[in-house]
Amino acid sequence: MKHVLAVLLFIPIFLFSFQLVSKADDTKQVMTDKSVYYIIVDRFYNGDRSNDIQVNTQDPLAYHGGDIKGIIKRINHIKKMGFTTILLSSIFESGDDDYLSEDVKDYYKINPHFGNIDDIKELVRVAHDIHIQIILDLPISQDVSMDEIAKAANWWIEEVGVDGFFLKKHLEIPIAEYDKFAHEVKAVNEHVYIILQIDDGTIDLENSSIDRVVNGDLTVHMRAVLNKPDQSIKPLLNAMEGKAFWKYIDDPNIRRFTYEIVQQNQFPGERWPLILTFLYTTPGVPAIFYGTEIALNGGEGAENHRLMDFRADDELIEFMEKLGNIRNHYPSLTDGDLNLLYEEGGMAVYANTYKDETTIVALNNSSQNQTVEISSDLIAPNKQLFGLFEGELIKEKNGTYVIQINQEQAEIFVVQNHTGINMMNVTVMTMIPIVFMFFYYFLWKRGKKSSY
Ligand SMILES: [Ca+2]
Repeated sequence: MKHVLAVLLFIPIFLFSFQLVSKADDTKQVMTDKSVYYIIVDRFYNGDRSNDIQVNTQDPLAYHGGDIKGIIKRINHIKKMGFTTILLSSIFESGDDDYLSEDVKDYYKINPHFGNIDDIKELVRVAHDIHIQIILDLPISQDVSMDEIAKAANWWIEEVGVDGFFLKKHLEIPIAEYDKFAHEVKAVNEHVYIILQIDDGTIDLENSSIDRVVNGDLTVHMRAVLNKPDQSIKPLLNAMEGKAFWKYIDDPNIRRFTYEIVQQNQFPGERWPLILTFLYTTPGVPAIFYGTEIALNGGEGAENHRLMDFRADDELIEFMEKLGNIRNHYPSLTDGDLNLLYEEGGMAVYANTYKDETTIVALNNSSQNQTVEISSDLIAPNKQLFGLFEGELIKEKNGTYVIQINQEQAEIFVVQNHTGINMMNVTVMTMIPIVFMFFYYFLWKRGKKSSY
């Protein structure tokens, strides 16, 4: 009986590990299946009062008390939304009154407002335990060579175990210098991610050690199209070349998109789910700035960097949890090929296909409720579309799928066979390996007995 129990216990582990292996093989160390949560350390959560030196939350330019311990305490908030990666604003020791820590004085020390080296080691350990990676923003100070920066980066990888670095390209430093930096860092650990924001010029990523670029032009495009309804997303899709980029709608250097939505007399609570659905279901890695989940408002500079409010309304947070977990579950949303099926006056339907999985996104960026008929030739005949947000089921009728979406709403459908994923299917799929395991167990048992 003990043996039977052991086998039963072993089965789920076997099934689970099998799944993990196939997933890892598919992704091949690329970043397409990642999603990033970008934190300004001083403005996230105050988890340690003992480092509150000159903290004044009433002064927008002063330290507000956020620290690395605060991120550890609130890491479940980030995990629940499905993020795979945390990008930290600079944590290096800097000059006074510099809550962004961008004017770095010592690349081997932590700004004491944010904690100490043990805190960051603990954050990396806690994050890795729940499969979240930690990437550091690495500002380049004027008087430091890229060789020295690479040495410091390697120290952070070996000593602390961070997973990557985010750099912004300076106008006066040639791209080849950044490439050399990436090469030197990857010589120590090839799995480290190097992401570069380039606002001038381009880079041949195929022949570079840099993993991803940040597409800043796309941000400008997206903000212009998504701030109000009745605008086509087609130009945005055309601007998305390949998948090797991070895309963001908010970052520390521009005013909050919520601010622009309000300026257009639109409701942030209604716009954000649509905007986020677009970001999460189109090519590239979505990088979400902290505070987006509560539609944080603010103009440029310190106004943009307000303290995260964990007591705010959680309606958008719940939506992001749903959306983030859907994105993590369906490879077609992260690794698929996008095909625009319909677009008119802001109403868009597009398919993402990966291997034998297809998801259909209906994005109604128009001010009218919409009914769209998509020919089954464009999807597949004799299937059904299952809505992942609302649970709606659409069956093929007269060679079309009829999709109805209210104004400024979105839905992600997964294309299924008629039976769908019902309990019968699940039970049969689970039972087959179990029956086989028992079969082999008894064969082994019999074999053992007869050899005695
Ligand atoms: Ca603190």
